[in-house]
Amino acid sequence: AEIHHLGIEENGIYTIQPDPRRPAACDMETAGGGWTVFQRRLDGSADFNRTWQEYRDGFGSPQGEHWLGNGALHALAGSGQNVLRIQLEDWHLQRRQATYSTFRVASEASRYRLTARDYSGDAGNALSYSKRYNHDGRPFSTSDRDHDRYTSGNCAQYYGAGWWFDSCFAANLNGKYYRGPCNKKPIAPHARQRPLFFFQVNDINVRAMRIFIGYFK
Ligand SMILES: [Ca+2]
Repeated sequence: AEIHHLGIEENGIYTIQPDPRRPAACDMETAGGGWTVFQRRLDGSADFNRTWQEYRDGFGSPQGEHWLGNGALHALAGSGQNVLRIQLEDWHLQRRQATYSTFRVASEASRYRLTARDYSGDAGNALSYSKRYNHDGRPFSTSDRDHDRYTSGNCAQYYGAGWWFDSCFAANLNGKYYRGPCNKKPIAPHARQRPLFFFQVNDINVRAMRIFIGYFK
């Protein structure tokens, strides 16, 4: 967002605060621009089954599939007025998005607890889906750190992903990547019934996605 304010209007890989060693992709076209991309999936090439430390420090490259890092997420969105935007595309090339105009990620001491509220969009509010599947307010979990509300096991380990698991999820955007539209329905028919960004469940198959942080200007 700072770069946007300086008048740079092109998408690209920029060095952002807080960590100049970890460049991030910036999107200057989507919904007014000024977005920092913190997660991207497009071909299943990156392994998202990672440890606490890997999720903290980030993995992948900003040009391809990646997670920017929970440390960077906290630095970018630990306080203040941040916006979370999730863009999804299915194998039928239909696109949906979810925007949360209240978005914060707490510190590592607070296990990178997620705040994602004030939803708008057409993908459905899967981050606050039901009492049992409510990602808002949950700490982050990985295969080696179980902070979920599933008492009989570790959601992150079962589903091979780091995420703000509840017991376990309505959205699992770092979950296993399933290739191809075979036997998979397009996302549209489900839109009115329930949220769409189940990344891992049988009936919804996401082909590509990007998750952004933005700021109120
Ligand atoms: Ca557990």
